[in-house]
Amino acid sequence: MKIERATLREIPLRLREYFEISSGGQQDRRVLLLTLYAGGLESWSECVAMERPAYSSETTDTAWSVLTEYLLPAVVGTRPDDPSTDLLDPVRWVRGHRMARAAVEMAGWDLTARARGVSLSALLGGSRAPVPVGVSVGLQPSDEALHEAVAGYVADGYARVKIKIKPGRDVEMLGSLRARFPELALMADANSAYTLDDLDRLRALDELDLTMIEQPLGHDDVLDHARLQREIATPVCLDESIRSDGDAALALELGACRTINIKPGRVGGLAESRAIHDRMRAAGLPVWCGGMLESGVGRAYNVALASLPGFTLPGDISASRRYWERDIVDPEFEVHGGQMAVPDGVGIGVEVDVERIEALTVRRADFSA
Ligand code: OSB
Ligand code: MG
Repeated sequence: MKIERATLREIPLRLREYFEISSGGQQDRRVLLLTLYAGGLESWSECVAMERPAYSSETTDTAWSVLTEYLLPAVVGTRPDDPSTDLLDPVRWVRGHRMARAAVEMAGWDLTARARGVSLSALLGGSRAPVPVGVSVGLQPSDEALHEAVAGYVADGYARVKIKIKPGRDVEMLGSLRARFPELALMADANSAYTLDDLDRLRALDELDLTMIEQPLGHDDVLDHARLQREIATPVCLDESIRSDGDAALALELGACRTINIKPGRVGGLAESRAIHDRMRAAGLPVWCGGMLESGVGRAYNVALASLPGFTLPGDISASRRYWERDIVDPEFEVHGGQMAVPDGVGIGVEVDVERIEALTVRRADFSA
């Protein structure tokens, strides 16, 4: 299949709610959308890099640069036998920049799925549908605001609620939330806001019956997380620290976590995501699909990935309307009874609103063979 053309676009999307994590907050998302054209097929994917290098070292602008200077010029004009596995072959020499690479790799999966007339979920080997989903709640200005936000998501039926924490907005805040919602499947995500010097605080969190604590320590640490996991009963979940299947192997070997939040962008695509899933499944440990405040395009890939059998824990794959006034795909993603349907149409299985995307585009680069 010849990759004839590619278009990269940036569109701004405003979040319905300001979203704050331990490293800062944001109201607006700069969404990068990639379109590949091959053999009469058209595939859309999303690059999930954030605006600032706070979650990872990549940003919207570094991804734009790597995609337009290196990845897309090298890939357009090639004839991969199977885009889902071969598309990135010409740029295997590129190190890092996993979110940029993942955008191309994921479009390759959609191309192969379309060429075979199957859904992305089926191509990946998905077997679960619908999939259980939760919601990630940002830091709130007060405990009252947090309780109100959580009550709303509980009413929406989410299967678990994740709360962003940081030093000073942790033990007392979650304690009062736990008292208000004694049965709720509750977890915390620190985005690396603590060190082992905070062990007393982390031990206090251990008393709150959390389903897990996500990435409490250094963004690139594995060893201290292993030390922490030996000290607390609550499962540690790694997010930022797992950038590859090799990182997952190391974390398992050291006992640094009991589950992993898999984000295809963070690990360079769907093949690496599936490898981590397979490794964890073989070890008898559950995984779940994380989120990066994606538009419906990125969400479609996440929900397909989450249909793999080892994704037994609810993902950060929330309804379109949790993020956006209006999404850029049709139909929008919805949550019913804590679950989300897995599209069974060909490829990602949702229609991209090209007209609206054209109207929103603030930056565009085109590549042709
Ligand atoms: O740490 O999981 C995270 C959003 C942006 C960057 C990092 C994270 C998150 C979330 C939100 O928790 C997940 C989502 O709803 O997309
Ligand atoms: Mg996280």
